[in-house]
Amino acid sequence: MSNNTWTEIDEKSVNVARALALDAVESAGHGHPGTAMALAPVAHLLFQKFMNHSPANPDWFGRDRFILSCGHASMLLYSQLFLNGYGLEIADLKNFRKMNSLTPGHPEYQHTKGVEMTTGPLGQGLASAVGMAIASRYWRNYFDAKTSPKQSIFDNYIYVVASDGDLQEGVSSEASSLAGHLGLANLIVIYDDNRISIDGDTSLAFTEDVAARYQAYNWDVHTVELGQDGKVDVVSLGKAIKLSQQSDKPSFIRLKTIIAWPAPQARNTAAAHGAPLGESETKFTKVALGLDPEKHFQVPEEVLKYTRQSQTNGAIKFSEWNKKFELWEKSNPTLAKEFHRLSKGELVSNLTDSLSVFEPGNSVASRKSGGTVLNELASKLVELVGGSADLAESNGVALKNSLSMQRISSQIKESSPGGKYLHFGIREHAMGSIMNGLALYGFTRPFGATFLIFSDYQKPAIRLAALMQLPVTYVWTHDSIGLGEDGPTHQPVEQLWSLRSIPGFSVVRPCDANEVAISWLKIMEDRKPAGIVLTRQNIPTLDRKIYAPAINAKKGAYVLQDAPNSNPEVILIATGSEVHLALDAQKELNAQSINTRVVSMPCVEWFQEQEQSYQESVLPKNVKVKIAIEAGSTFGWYQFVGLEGGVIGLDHYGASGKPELLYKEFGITVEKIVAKVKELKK
Ligand SMILES: Cc1ncc(C[n+]2csc(CCOP(=O)(O)OP(=O)(O)O)c2C)c(N)n1
Ligand SMILES: [Mg+2]
Repeated sequence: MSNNTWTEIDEKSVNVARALALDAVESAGHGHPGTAMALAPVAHLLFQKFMNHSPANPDWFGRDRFILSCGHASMLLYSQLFLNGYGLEIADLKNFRKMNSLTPGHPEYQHTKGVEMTTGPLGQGLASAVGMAIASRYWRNYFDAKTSPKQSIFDNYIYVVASDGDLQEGVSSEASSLAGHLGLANLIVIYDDNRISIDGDTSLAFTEDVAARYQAYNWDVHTVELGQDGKVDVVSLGKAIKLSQQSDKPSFIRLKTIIAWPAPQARNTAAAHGAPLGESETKFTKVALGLDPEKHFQVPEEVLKYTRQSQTNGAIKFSEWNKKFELWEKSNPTLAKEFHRLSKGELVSNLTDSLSVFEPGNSVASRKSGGTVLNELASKLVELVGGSADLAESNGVALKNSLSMQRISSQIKESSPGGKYLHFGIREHAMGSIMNGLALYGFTRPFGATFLIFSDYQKPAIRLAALMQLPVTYVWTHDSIGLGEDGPTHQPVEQLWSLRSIPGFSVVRPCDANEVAISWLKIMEDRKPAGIVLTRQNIPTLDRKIYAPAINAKKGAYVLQDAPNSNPEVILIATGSEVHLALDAQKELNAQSINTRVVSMPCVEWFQEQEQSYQESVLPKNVKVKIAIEAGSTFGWYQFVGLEGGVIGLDHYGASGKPELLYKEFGITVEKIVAKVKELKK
């Protein structure tokens, strides 16, 4: 055991935590008691004896992180947040799962102090913890590269509790494989091997040797067998954690447990996973725990006094860390300045000045101009860290002056454990979850790139990023049938509107290189989840002496070129590559004396954030002939064009062929736009 031994008061505290889980679920009438009860000793061991944490300073940069990947066992975490004094009180536990309580069904980030991440979708917590471990190593190398391993104030551990479900989900395999490759020595996963999930015994669907799998991933693997009478063997677990802390690899502790231990009937049953145990079983369990069977939410004073010592202990650790931090600041004034800038969430000053202004006349794929801008930003912003799922050059995100993040002993050229470029491998889903972890850790502004079509592989992570409002940026290239010969498996159709339907997530599809630069700038300024959608094919750089300035892209939509008399009878709304078709159609329509305005709408969400009066000025209600043009599903555009308007898009799959031929074949052409205008004007 760490600097302590396990005594009677630890045992008592654990029994109290078990009973709190039992009572909270019982009083709510629903919830997940079994695992919260069974793992109470694990959580106690971590919070009381292993983790560097300070309940009064839940945002302390140097703290260890605890991720409950199996979020359904939320009472496991809430009971610790109460017992350690993070601000939760008994009244909060009594309100478990009630509306507006601090103890919702699954842990929610930035809702309850001490919750490091929103968990509930199985697999995500473990996968994001890999991102946290990467971030920890990145910052440790940036701020304090010279200090020996495990000796820096920036060294810490990421602890994860994961269940069978977490390990069955593919995303945890993707992320764990990468963690093993990178040798993330600061990552310690405790796997609750209780052999129970909702449908029953895991032998129904999960029979591989999980420990062997993690060994093959190049992790250190420990197994902790059941203790006496079916209890968690805390002494062996403590030893395994100590060994894990010393390892130079990520560690996987397979911990055998019995769900709902020590409930006499409910233990080791699938029923104990997700339903209250019932009155009589609850009473028998309390007797087994040495508690009064008639009392609810019992917390003996000696227990609370004991567990809340972590407040004082944490405060001491925090202030000792700060003393060391001050010494570090003195010897590293430049880095310290960066530290303070990052902790305030500020960008470097004059960022705009370092961005290219692209000359008109050239035709350049937006993935290429995107790459130029990303490199300019990344050279100024140490926090901009990321990579691609094996498509670095294709996505345009290769960072020219950055090293690849690799394990300490890597022989790969131009690599470093503190490298800024992440070779995610072909692991799009884990890339999303890892980006969440990188952002959750603090300071980091992650980006991750792949083809837009494969955003489908990332949806669960995108949704969590949006739910937690994390500042992650997806770079999605090859954004339409315009990618050509790779054909319908690679041509996005429904992806744009599918992504736009995620609340709190911005989809940005710029129409030329200068809109790309402005879009990246706004994404960095906003610090919110976003995806930037870029072409494979070349698109012209617009002459901004003729057209409205690209800075207007920040408003989501703007009048790119108004009708000659500024009194349009037709408005063409377009995004990305289709803006150029709209401009060509406008020329033709104006030549036929049909007064036409073109609106570039790089981001629907940013436009919807604008004042009503601005929205009305761009898309006046009295102009009835509005046509949206985008090489994707028409779904969603009618909110802007109305029932009297039209949409030129694609409501079926694409095909393999030259982009020009595909646009023609599917009717996304100037002729069709002009014909549609005439049809609607009748
Ligand atoms: C991605 C995802 N799929 C399904 C669920 C619903 N669900 C919640 S817990 C669970 C499985 C429970 O088994 P296990 O993970 O072993 O947890 P234990 O019962 O041992 O606590 C399932 C299917 C979920 N939360 N997330
Ligand atoms: Mg299980």
